[in-house]
Amino acid sequence: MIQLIQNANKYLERIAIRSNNQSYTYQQLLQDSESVAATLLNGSADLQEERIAFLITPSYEYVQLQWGIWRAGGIAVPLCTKHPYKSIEYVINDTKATVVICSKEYEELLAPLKERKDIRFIDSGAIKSNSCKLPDIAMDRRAMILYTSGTTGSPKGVVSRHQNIEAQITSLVTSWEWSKEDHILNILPLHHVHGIINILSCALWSGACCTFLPKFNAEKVFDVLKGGAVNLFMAVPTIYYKLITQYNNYPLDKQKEISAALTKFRLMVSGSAALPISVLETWRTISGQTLLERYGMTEMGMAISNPYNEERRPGHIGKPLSGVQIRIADEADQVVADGQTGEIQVKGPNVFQEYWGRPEATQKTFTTDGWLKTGDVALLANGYYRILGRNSVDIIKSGGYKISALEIEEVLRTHPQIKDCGVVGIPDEEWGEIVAASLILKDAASAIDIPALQIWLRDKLPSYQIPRQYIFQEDLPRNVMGKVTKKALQKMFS
Ligand code: MLC
Ligand code: AMP
Repeated sequence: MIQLIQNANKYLERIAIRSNNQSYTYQQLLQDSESVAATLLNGSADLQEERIAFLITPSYEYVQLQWGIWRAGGIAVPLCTKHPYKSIEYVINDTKATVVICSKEYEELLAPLKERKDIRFIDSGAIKSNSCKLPDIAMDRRAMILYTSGTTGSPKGVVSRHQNIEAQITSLVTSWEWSKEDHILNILPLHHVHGIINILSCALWSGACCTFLPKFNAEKVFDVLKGGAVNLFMAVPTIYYKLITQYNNYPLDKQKEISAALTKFRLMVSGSAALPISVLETWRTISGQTLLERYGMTEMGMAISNPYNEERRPGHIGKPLSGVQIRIADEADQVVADGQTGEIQVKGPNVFQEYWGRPEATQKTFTTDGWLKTGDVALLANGYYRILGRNSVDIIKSGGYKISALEIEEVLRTHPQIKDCGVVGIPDEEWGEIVAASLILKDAASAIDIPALQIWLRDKLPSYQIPRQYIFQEDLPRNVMGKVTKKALQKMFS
């Protein structure tokens, strides 16, 4: 039984979602998701974990599809609206999705899939009111696959079971005191846990309301936030940075109006990347709100959070969430003493069990005694965890997106003028890190046209992965073993 969906029966008349200037009740959501489920089932009793991929801008339609897939017994595979066709096709092939659903907006992009005999293509706008007997879904069944980049190979599909999702939701609902009176604004993409779990699913679990803006826009966000209806906001640090920039551009009277509205919020949260103390402090001056910083990962939802009711310590990610076990371990996976630096390792019902179709990668991500190895380096200082970095320089976090340097290098090496390259993340106030590339050209005497290179990359990588800075070298910095030293390369950009 999927409790998240079952809960909706307690709140039938309440507004669940506001999107495109319309309001939708929990009752409507139950009816419409049943129509989706019946369409998908198409006479069969249970989708039995078939992968159903869908490409939809964050909206009511997205929620209706997600719930419909779950109710029919399928695995939801939300696709990224910013990805070029190649990346989308990769996810569809890797999951062996049998159904692809998309709205009119993305029909042209996905047109090549319509030709495929192994895929049933559904136009989301054409789903008609429908009903049928729905299967009973056990909590240990697989529910969702989200793609994440790693230090080796292509992106991996993180499989969450219904019980993982429920554990991720309930620990946040309890810790952050969600109630049906809450109303949150979502401006995040819905193919990552931040938007899907922390915002959308926590709201729906609680009988609260979630308003969607289809895409981030600082002015539109302020218009909604000062409207008085919304009382919760969650975003990545880059978004708070962009909001601060926008606020500073407003005349004094508008700034006052916004500040007065923001002080009434119940909670504002930051996560997915390190929150600079300067951003926390400036936002506090603007809004009167001390941002609650928390830490999570696609493979586990949220694990560590600053407290809702006690001190929120700047520069720290907080304490373990209820039901989640945390330890700091050395390279041999042995627990280190408090105050010592090591990797954050996590255990609990929130933690995933497998990468889709990649048993070896799954095995490597867990210690022999079952702890999830996050790759994040931290220490425990006076009861609060503090992140110091990551144990791989090949993982970049930009605008809250996790990016693999190796994947970008692979694409760059296919350019006819490029012999070799090295990609690194370099610190950036606004984006956390930006992607930077050193290029070794086949013909050192020739030049490469950077704007043309950027255009060439556009159908190969999503915009957030395209390098923003380039240098040209005769060879990459290497150690005595001939291995590229990425830390040295990072310094060459500053
Ligand atoms: C976009 N641009 C970038 C960039 N991304 N420039 C540098 N670095 C980047 N990473 C540029 C574009 O090329 C474009 O430039 C301009 O910015 C606007 O592009 P856009 O695509 O319209 O950007 P925007 O919508 O403003 O995106 C910014 C953002 C987005 C912060 C809203 O990055 C975002 O939604 N991030 C959140 C990702 C997220 O949900 N992560 C959670 C993962 S889960 P030009 O010159 O063309 O105008 C996780 C676990 C956890 O991490 O703990 O939560
Ligand atoms: P993702 O794989 O996209 O889910 O990203 C997870 C990663 O985001 C974590 O492993 C961390 O590196 C990073 N992250 C999430 N929250 C924080 C935070 N509050 N501070 C620093 N890094 C964070």
